[in-house]
Amino acid sequence: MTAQERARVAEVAEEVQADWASWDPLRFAEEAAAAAHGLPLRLRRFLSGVRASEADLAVVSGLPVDPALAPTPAGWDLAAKTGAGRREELVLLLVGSVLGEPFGWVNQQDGRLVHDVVPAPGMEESLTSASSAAQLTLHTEDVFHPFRCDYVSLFCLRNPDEVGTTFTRIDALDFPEDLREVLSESRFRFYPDDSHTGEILNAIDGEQVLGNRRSTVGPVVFGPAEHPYLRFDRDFMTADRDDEKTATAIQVTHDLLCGAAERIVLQPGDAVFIDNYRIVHGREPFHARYDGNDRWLKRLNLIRDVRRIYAGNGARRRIIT
Ligand SMILES: O=C(O)CCC(=O)C(=O)O
Ligand SMILES: [Fe+2]
Repeated sequence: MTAQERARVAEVAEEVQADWASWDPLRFAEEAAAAAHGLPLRLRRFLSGVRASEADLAVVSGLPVDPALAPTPAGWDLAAKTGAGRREELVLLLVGSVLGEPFGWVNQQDGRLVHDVVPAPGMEESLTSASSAAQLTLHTEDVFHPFRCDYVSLFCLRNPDEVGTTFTRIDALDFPEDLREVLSESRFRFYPDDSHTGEILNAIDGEQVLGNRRSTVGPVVFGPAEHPYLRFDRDFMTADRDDEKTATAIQVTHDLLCGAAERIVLQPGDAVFIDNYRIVHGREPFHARYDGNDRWLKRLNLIRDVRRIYAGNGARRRIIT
């Protein structure tokens, strides 16, 4: 963004804010795409191009971040309670709505539409975005679910230690033919990750419950041969018992993904849009201090066709229940 474009984005956000006596992101999501027409043309054109070409990763730099931004909350629940970073939430909804429809999960961050990615005390080693000391291994967001996002978007508000977001593009991988064949078969079992807590989501097509764990089965690589899609999360997928071929494919693929990983260090004002069908992403470990200056991102899931969610919910509601 040029300074002028940044000022324009801030202006649109302020206009929206002025219209809302009490901020309701779920209701605003219904209007965000219309309000986004006020954003700079160059930005809208860029994002529309990303959508049309299915570019695997896009970064918009220099979006407005309030100079009087609140201290980083020590956990998403505190961010929710205090409404910290509300204008930035709005900016992400505005900009993201050019790429897709915002949605959330009833059992993730209490059903919030926009998530806070901040380290939380006691969660340092967890396998969720609240971790810090443990690295977040390369993953597809919400790998188990057929309505997982087309784009996971992350808007950086603070990143003082220059912690990297890691990612591997499927285009960077050269699978041996026999591995690609196995990966294309519907033989991998995917599970909800640890960020899905509390209330159980509605059953989804093709779901199986083994013991008390829900799972879906599918391929890792699928879609157009010349522009393939993937889903992968070593921590939340398994081979069925005695299926050595699948277990080996998971391990080998994980190693290939790690070997081809790149990193991007998000700066305040950067928003990254990660194509969740073309890239797996993760995060480097870091040291959380809980001093108000920790790393802080806003996260928003975007789907191209929100009607899939409405149909699944049996209600015109963009929080998956
Ligand atoms: O913190 C990051 O850079 C990425 C975290 C992540 O994987 C997520 O929030 O989905
Ligand atoms: Fe993620």
